[in-house]
Amino acid sequence: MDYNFKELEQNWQKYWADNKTFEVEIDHSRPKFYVLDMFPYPSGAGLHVGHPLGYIASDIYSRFKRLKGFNVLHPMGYDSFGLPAEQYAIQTGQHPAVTTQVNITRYRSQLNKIGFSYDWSREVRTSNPDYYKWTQLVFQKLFNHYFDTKTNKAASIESLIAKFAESGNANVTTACNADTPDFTAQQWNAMSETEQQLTLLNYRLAYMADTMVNWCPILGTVLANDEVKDGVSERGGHPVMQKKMKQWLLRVSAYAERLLDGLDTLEWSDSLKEIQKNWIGRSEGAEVFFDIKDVDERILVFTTRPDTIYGATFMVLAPESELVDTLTTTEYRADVANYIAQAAKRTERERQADVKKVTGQFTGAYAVNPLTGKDIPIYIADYVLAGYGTGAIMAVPAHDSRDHAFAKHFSLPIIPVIDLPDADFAEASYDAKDGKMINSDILNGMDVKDGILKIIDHIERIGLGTRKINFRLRDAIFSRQRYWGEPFPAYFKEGVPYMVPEEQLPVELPEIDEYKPTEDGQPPLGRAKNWETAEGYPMELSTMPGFAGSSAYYLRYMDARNSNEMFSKEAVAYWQDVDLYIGGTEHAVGHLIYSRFWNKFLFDLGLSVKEEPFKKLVNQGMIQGRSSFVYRIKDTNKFVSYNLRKNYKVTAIHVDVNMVHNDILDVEAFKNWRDEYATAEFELEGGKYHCGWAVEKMSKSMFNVVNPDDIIENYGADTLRLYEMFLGPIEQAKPWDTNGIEGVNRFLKKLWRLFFNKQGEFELTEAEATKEELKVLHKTIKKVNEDIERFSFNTSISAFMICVNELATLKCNKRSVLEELLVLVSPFAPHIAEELWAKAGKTETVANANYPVWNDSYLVENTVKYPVSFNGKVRFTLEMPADADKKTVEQAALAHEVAKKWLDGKAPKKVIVVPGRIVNVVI
Ligand code: ANZ
Repeated sequence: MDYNFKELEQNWQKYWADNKTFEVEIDHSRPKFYVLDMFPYPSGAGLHVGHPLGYIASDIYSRFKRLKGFNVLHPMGYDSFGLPAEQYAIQTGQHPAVTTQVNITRYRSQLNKIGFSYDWSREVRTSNPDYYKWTQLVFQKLFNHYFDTKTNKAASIESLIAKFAESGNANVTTACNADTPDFTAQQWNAMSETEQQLTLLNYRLAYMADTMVNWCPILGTVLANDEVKDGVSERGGHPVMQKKMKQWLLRVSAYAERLLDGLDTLEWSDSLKEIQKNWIGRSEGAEVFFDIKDVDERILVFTTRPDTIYGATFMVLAPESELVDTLTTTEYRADVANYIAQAAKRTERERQADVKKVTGQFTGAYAVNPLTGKDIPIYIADYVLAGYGTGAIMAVPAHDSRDHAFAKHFSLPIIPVIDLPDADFAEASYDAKDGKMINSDILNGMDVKDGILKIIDHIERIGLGTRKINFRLRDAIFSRQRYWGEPFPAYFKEGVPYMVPEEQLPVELPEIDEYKPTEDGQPPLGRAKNWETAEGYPMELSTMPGFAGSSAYYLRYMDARNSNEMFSKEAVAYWQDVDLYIGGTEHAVGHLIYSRFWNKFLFDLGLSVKEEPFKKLVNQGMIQGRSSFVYRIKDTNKFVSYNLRKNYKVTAIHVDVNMVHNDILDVEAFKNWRDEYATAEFELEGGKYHCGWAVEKMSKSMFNVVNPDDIIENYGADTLRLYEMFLGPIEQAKPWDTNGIEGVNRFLKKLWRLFFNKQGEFELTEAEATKEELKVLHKTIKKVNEDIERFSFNTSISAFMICVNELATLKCNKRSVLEELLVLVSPFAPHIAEELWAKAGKTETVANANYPVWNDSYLVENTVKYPVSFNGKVRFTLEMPADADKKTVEQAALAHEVAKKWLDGKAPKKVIVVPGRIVNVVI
């Protein structure tokens, strides 16, 4: 009987769906295990073979854990709000919900064909009102909470209001906006409602504020920093500029310390943790005031090197700093305005990245260095960012490279002295060799880092400044001027935002006639009719960004069909958190920072039960495309085969990889591909056209996209699954190369044949397994088990190949061996495993079997094969018990048939036996 993958795979996929094999419920008799994939954005192009790589790995792990007795939650859904559907809608007038549905249907059918063990009853779609209701609810909760820096957690805004009413804001410990004014209880109580509400925005975890944003006029929307690359939008490549706008923000910065500390508890790769650490960017230093000459203002700077104040020879303000206007002298006004306009064109990233080009503008004003008493000029320059620290720096060209370049450019003094107004510190300096502090009794021998902390203490004591810890992590801008996103459940009264009552959630996305901004620059929702509350208050016109819906989807999966609450207490108490999360590195900062923040907030509210949502995280590497090329002779329609191309002037042209097999072009298919090639001529090699190839990003434009559907059509889903894993270590980037797929397919056929006799009938024997057979089986159990735990799936597949070859050589068809092998194989190639399992007479799915346990005693090598040489030449091998002594080995070797021939009746001169290794006979 042949291995008819097409029929059997479809049958088993139907069986799993009909029998709800992978639907799971809370089951306190079994430990839970939660395996999560980063859910896809269903794009119009469908899945290519790169997408399922992580899904296959997580599916193997899920099935493996299930066989090991865990109750495995393995859900899937769609991140279905987003820009591409909206842009398509703008171009075609088609409602994004319609295209999204079409794309989801396609994705679902593609995913189904791969045989994943998803619990589809828990599917979520972020664009469904019954899902985004909960996104809106969490947003409202963020609005209704502030962050208490003393308890280090969120607390209700009512409790803060009560404090304000009783004693103003002098003694509150909160994360709040930098420019929050002080007020007394009396002042608070005298405020109008609108004034109170405006004041509270300084504290809320979801708040509105004027911020500098990356504005993309062509897309008509604000973009997040990670959506801007090299000054243009990542999608579409449109120019992006800096603009001040009133936006919703999430106070992610309040959680900076906890986001940093939490990393220590996670099983994530060091590189991923490092990326997050840098993004959070903790730095310890001091804030120091500098007086301004002839102006009654002071400049506050943040510095990590307060020990270098003496060497501060100029100051730099961010061009956006509010002080600039106050300070700039008449003489420099025009130049300063000019510089500010230039700086507005550059994104923050560019400003930070461009270290070579020095630009800046003198304001005409001077500050006073508090230690030297000297006047130092105040500049503006865009290397100082408005949103970091205080937006102003003291520049110390002797110790900072950017300041140094600036000082050189503008011919400013460079003073390399560290001096502080105290005898103990006066001469303090560093030894350049070992970085230790010298010349100060207090600091001598300290590391520079500790020395600086000591100096900060001193600076605080003498009233020069205060200790300050800064984080690079910013509050997340949460408004997008787009249509296809979650509407904000918020409206405005006298310009102040209020929340729609909770019982009115979800606030559904209204219908509009066109999906672009209005003529007067309002977001698309400005077109919606009656987009206001029952009382006639206008609703918010922006929608939420992509990361809103993905911030808590893992929690919703725990209880996805619950219509009364986001998830029940019971569900979260059981499923807790994600044990294994697999996805791409492109989410290293955005999604993985926001969802950790979101989860920590819900943890503070007692809703989620684990402070960190994703215990272990594995990043799958990218699958690159393997592009194929044909070579056209310049100015002709003639194509030369790869090895002949050097003889001509040729242009390499990408050719669709689906017309190329083992680098040989299907010439007819090529001619039919495009009209211009219909009359193409070819110069062949050995009757064939050989293509060139290169590894590139998998993309439509390079014609190197491989659709998993095609692989499944030709080889089956089990081959696809095995092959994707066989390409190499899961975390590495690797090219898709179909050339090796046949080998994997042959392995499955070989596995299949183990179960059939010469007449092609299914046959397993009940005979007891031999020691050799057991050894082959148990070494495979051990290896595969250990490999899966290490996420080393490619090596497991090699182990399977060796195992099947060895069993075939042994002609093993023992039930006891082959059934265990099927269980082992089933996480990788579940369809073939199910089919053979059923043929072996099992009535339960193999997914419910028990994972085999290896027995070490079968693995001990109890015989040794000795190569036996005569005068250094190996003549035969001799198998001996592992514990045979030298004498026994020698006697057996000399008594062997072949030995007799070489000895030819003579006694050997000498016999050397190296126990366990070799025998050498000298004659
Ligand atoms: C004087 C100094 C001397 C500094 C020296 C550094 C080295 P991190 O570690 O990233 O926190 N800085 C402060 N605010 C800034 C802003 N808004 N834009 C650009 N640069 C800013 O770096 C903190 C240091 O970066 C601060 O310490 C300040 O320069 C600069 F030898 O002050 B330093």
